[in-house]
Amino acid sequence: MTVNPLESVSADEVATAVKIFREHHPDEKSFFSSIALKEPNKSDVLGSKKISRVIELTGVDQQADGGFASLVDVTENKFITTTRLTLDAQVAYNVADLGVAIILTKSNPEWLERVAARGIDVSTEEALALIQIDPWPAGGYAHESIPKGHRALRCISFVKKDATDNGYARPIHGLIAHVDVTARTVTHIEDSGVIPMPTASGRYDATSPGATRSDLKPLSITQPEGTSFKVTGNKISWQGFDVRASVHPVNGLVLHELSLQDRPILYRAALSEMVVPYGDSDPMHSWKHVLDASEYNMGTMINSLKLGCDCLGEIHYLDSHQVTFDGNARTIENAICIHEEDYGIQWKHTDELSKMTEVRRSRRLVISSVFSIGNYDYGFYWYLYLDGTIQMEVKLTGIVGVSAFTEETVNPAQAPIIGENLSSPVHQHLFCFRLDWHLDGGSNSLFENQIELIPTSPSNPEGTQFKSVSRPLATESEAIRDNAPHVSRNWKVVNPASKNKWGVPVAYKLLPAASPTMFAQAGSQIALRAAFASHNLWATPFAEDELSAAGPSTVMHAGQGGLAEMTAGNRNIDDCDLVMWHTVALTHVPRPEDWPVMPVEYTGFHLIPVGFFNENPTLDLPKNCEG
Ligand SMILES: [Cu+2]
Repeated sequence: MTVNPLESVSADEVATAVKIFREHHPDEKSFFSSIALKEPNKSDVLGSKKISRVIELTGVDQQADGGFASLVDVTENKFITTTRLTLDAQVAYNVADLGVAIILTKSNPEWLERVAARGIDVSTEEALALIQIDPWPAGGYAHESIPKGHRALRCISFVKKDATDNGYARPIHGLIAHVDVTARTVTHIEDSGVIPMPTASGRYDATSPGATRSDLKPLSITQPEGTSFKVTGNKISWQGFDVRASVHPVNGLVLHELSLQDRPILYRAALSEMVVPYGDSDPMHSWKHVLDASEYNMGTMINSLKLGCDCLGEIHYLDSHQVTFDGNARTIENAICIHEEDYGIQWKHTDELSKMTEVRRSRRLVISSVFSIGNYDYGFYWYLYLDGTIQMEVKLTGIVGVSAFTEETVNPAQAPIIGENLSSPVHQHLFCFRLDWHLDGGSNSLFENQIELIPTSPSNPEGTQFKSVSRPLATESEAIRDNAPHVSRNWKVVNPASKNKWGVPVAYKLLPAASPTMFAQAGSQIALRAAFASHNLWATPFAEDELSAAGPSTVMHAGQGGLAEMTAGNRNIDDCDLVMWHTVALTHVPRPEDWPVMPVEYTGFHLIPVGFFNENPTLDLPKNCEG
């Protein structure tokens, strides 16, 4: 049976890949970080060539380098190659790395002493089990006691009252264990001083707030005739749209070959990288800037979604098949949720003279996944609309980072108070999406559109006139741009060779949200390692190996391989196979309402057809009501 080159990795393929890998690495103890389809060359996918299914396995073993990335051909049942990573750009942390850091911290005498000095019971196994350790990447800020190139983690900790408690309510403030994962040792205990632990409960499970509301009547979504979409393998078809959805260890939810009415729009669209830099001066937080996608392999932290909870209505789910750190196949059921949502009105007009009203309802197809990374939870929602609009919405929820404080240490400008003796540091979430365009199947060009004011003159006596101007961004350096909502700035991808009925090249515009850029200043470790986040827009000509906004391997790296380096040659991007990189972001100044669990906060962007159609493409929508 022929499997589509972009079909998701199956459970059988996971097992076969590990088996072939082990035949070539028989003596080594390998801990896997990830498994992924090695996506075939774009030209091969778009051509008609027969393509083998190649799987990439990454991980660490006994060798003193940055880990391995091995390719195996599961179609031909053969091993291809193993690439060794360097110490300055290592493979993502895996469950074994995190487990080692936790065990080492909990058995370190100095750490135990410091915890006990805070009045916390460490005398029994049961008491120790209630201490929650969160290992954080130390990339860029590894402690001086850890030799350069060693895998480093910083362990911060919390105390729970029982196994299901919200540990984040009681941070063991001031204490960090610096762990050298490579040497399997705690190299330094950092103690910036004892701060009394908050005592209030941070529970948010259904029984904790007391009585729940009883006046919310059932709201049922039913589609008695079934859904309007069709799913075959990982290919989804709906209202003229065709698209493939899969899960990637770094990129999370990935869309491939998105087309509308058989007209290609995007070859691939997904998160490339994200970073969460903290702005607080407190030594518990000042160094934090985790690259969740590539340092933790965000895609491995995907949720199994539940009907009625995560998604409502007639749902089709796709599973994700992954690998455990010790090489077993692991299936996350219901990893991608696909469903339709009513979305209010698509268009309407009431003609006052004829008293005629025409209105049509809008709906959207939702393709979504949720990832839980430590205290935070991120939902990625792709929406396809009847009028050709494509939207990415990121939903941020979960539990904010916390500090305990005293009257002497309170610092609301950098860590607002959110609860009893509890504050939460200011920080940002910056998400860089890589959009690999294939608009109308040819090469594409990029333009920046914004509004320009027309100077006062006899033909513009009041100075009220303005115009829309469009200028080409023809090189990589010209395409490094920032949002400017005050002039309605947006960016347009055009296929110069494909003209609409009005003689104008077809286009889609990227409409950004009012996102900030990263605040960490140039020259800082954070700005070096996450340079992509310093600007809202970058663009590059397509290259097979350029998938990673911060570089392909970021554990212990210093920023090499990211967008700043990628675009240093200032390549031409005019009329080419265009890739756009767009960073959307939120600055999070935590509120009391964000505690003990944060109501969803949203960010994202829209891709909107501009002359892709010759007229409103939804005129043919049926009427849903009389009159
Ligand atoms: Cu936040």
